[in-house]
Amino acid sequence: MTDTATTTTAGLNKFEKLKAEKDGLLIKGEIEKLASLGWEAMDETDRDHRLKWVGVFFRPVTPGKFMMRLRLPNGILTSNQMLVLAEVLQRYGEDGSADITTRQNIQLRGIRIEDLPDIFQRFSAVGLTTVQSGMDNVRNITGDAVAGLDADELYDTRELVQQIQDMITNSGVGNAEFTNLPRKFNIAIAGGRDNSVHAEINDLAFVPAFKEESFQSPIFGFNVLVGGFFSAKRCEAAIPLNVWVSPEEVVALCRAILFVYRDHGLRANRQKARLMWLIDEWGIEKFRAEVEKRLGKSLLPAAAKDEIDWEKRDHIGIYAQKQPGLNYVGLHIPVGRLYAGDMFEIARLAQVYGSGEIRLTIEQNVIIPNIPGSRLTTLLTEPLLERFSVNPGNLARSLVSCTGAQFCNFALIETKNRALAIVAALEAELILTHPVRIHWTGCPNSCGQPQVAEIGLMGTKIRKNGKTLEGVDIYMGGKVGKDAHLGTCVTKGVACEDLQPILRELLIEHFGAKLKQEALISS
Ligand code: SRM
Ligand code: SF4
Repeated sequence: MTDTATTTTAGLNKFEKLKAEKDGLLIKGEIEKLASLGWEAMDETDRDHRLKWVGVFFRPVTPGKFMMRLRLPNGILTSNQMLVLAEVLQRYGEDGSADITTRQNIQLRGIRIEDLPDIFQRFSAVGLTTVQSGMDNVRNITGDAVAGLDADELYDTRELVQQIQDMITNSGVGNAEFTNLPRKFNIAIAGGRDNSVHAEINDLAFVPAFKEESFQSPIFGFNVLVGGFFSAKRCEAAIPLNVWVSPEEVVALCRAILFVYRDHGLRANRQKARLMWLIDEWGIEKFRAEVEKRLGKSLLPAAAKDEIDWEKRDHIGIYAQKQPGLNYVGLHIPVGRLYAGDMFEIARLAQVYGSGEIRLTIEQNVIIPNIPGSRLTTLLTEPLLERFSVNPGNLARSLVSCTGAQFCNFALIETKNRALAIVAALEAELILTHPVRIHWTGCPNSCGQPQVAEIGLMGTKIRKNGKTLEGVDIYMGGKVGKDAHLGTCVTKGVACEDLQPILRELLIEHFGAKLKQEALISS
């Protein structure tokens, strides 16, 4: 590092400094070298931070066994891509696992640094990229999970989501224009009437809206929302930018907003670096004006109303597609956890019964599209569907969980296994007539989105009888789909060991659940 660099980085926080000293994307050219050096010998900043620019995450909980985060625009991949992911995991035996994430994406675990050159080669051969998927980059871009399949959709989001990803990542190769944002940045495009992407929790979201001009038929486009985010310090729903754009203008608008955020976003304090903090400081009018300046043209005001007027669907089960004779089948993947064997099987099912396409949902489940009606009965007899059901219980069906203590060093509690165990116990004692959306998150960073849940559980530490125990703060009131709004904390500091009866009461009191025993007596 030169003296000049020392001077120019003086006073920057640790993360701004490491980015100023060496752009994270440069790590891409050093993979061979790092692979032969090994994880213990390499520079710590490269290992703990810069590798995230190529989607490789050092895990202090499992040192030497890295996590790899893909980018799967709109949550879509081919069975060939799934096979490559499964093959990569297979070599790690019990250490190898994968998670479907809350951004329609996949993370692989157990990865050894010495294998990275080979893994990247395999990924590139099938068109997979991990670039810019962590740290101060734009995250996986979410789109409608049933885009192009849903007879009622307003817009097929697939191509647009891919175009935005290509613009941001230079078609998956990496794009230095966007590798030093003030913080992470989330983008989503809704194409249906049910806001399947949770537009309101993204830094930038596009929701379907028709522009009514006098004497013309309404034109399709999107109203734009900005500034939604969750963090340990603050959670906000996105607010209207008062802009309507046609689909053709979306990529350019994303680009302009990202430039404004990159060049003016607050960087001094990482707790205050997400887009909303800049909007707070400037006011939405000034932010909008700066975006127009960057875009080089004025923007139309928002359409009077958007088209989000349905309750959110969960896509689990069998559904007819808009293509006559074809169906999509949503498989419930408990808390999104997969192993190599599961992934080989999912790829096989997609090939044998569908068109080879696989989709992921932000509820951490899988959709296999394009299955002819005549193949459905046989598909339902496949052994994999005993574990990945098309008809799970009403609590399991909507259960979402972040990674938690098994792999995440921010975690205050274990999440995934506990979430499954508690839901199984509750389903054993209760009758529920409709799904209840329960989300677990291991710490206030809120990766498991407890604020969008009907019952959200956020990990914390509590003191009970002189001991420190794993506990949760309970959130309620999260509403998704039409009239989406965030839930709030209703009870703080419940020990996980005391949680089941408390959830039982909440389900009885607020969600119409009945005790199986009582139902038996009264019948
Ligand atoms: Fe997250 C950091 C996992 C979605 C808010 N998140 C992390 C890290 C990288 C922390 C770390 O290095 O250990 C976690 C990796 C753990 C691991 O080994 O898996 C992690 N986040 C996840 C995933 C895997 C949760 C899941 O089980 O699905 C999700 C990956 C999405 C993806 O494919 O890219 C994930 N994270 C989210 C979401 C939900 C969303 O995007 O809809 C949020 C809240 C929304 C938001 O960001 O506004 C979220 N993650 C955070 C934050 C708080 C951000 C902030 O502004 O403060 C952190 C901490 C940070 O960035 O400093 C964080
Ligand atoms: Fe880790 Fe906390 Fe995110 Fe869960 S919410 S994955 S524990 S950072």
